[in-house]
Amino acid sequence: EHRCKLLIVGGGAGGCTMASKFARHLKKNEMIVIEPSDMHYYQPMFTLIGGGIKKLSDSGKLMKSVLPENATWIKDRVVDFNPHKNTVNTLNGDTISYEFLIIAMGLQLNYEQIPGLIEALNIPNTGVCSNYSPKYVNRTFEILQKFESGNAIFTYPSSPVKCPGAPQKICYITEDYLRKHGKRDKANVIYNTSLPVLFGVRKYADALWKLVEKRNIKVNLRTNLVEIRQKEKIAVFQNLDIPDQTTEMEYSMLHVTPPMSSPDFLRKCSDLVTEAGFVNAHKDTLQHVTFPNVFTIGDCSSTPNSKTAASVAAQSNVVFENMKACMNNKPLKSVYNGYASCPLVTGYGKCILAEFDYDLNPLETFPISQDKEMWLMYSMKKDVMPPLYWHLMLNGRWNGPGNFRNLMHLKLGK
Ligand code: FAD
Ligand code: UQ1
Repeated sequence: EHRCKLLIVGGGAGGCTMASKFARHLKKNEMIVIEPSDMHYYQPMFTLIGGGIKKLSDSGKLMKSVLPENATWIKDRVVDFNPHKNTVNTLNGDTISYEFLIIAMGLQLNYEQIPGLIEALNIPNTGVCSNYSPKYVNRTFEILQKFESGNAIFTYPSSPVKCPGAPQKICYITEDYLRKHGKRDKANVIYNTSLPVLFGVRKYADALWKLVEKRNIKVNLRTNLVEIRQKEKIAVFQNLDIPDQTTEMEYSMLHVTPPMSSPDFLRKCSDLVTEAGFVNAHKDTLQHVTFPNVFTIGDCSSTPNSKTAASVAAQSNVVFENMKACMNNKPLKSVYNGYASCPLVTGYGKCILAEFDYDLNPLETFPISQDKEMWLMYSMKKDVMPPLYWHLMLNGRWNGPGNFRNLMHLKLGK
């Protein structure tokens, strides 16, 4: 039995950032964070680990070192929400009651939904890899280094995903690697995506279509991975427009982005979630639509933004300001514009920095058109973002580049 003023469920990018913000306003016994994992990973680095640019050990820190001192960490998992009673239950059987709740549980990876996938990821030398989990991310670069010839296939599932650009970033990195190592002639590089588009924002999609054409990368739209036969090195894809139609493709390398969903323990609480299982929040204020003392941040929310850490940064101050207002019975004034950002790494030393809002209109920080491959953006992704994440964001001191953008566009104070 525990009680607190503020309960945060999840200690990932969103939960840890919010805990740090409130740690300056609440006493230690007033805030509880429930998080089952010992490690906190900076997931945006996984793409670079897959390309051999960073090491797995660079991307993780102990959870206890990133959560603020001034919060009580309960190392456990929430298995039940009772928003009518303002309580949650944990796997270990604790009941925790709260006055205010932030749900920051992220997305669940559903590797088991593709028959043959887990087996292929657990056996050495199958050619199957996946940047999306710290468990598997090291395989990507091993496979890339061993690649000799054949098909290199990259997938995008038929589900919401975090960082919708990441499934193709590793495709571009691989293509560039094979080119640099004299193996490009012997490879077919293929990107099979369930989506009907290469990227959701027109401006960047246009740039990416030119890029794939120039670099001879084959893109198959509405093409969804449904099975892996690891022994034969065959992947089976479904045509989402003609669901009975499947195609078998042989691979030497297969990078899988797994299907994802909202976490099972969240989606079963129907009072809290939408039909799709995400926390049912107002898209402007990030407050729950029926429980005013509940807010959400990050990948588990129903708001129709792209799910990125950059979005979490932009959301964090909105949740902070609005939740403080709610605690003081004041009107909620802070509004989230749907900002998301996806540094589309297009090779070693190159990156297109996509930034956009709820309406999928570009919302660019720099006063130059960002639909070009630039070294500067690569360097931001590789050298600037990690320390910004660890030292500013997780300490509650990074609200996204909004102010910087206004300054760059000389609109400060507007
Ligand atoms: P997470 O950071 O995933 O945290 C969720 C936390 O909730 C976890 O710690 C989990 O253990 C915990 N949790 C789950 N269930 C429970 C439970 N029942 N009880 C208690 N706790 C629970 N974003 C970018 O901005 N730029 C990028 O370039 C980028 N690239 C990416 C590349 C890859 C390969 C991946 C995987 C992600 C990338 N992202 C990127 C996305 C970014 O990592 C996420 O959007 C961000 O981490 C979301 O934060 P979150 O707090 O919502 O979820
Ligand atoms: C960002 O704020 C962020 O969150 C920390 C990221 O996640 C890793 C990003 O990738 C990017 C690009 C941003 C946006 C920051 C700037 C300075 C444009």
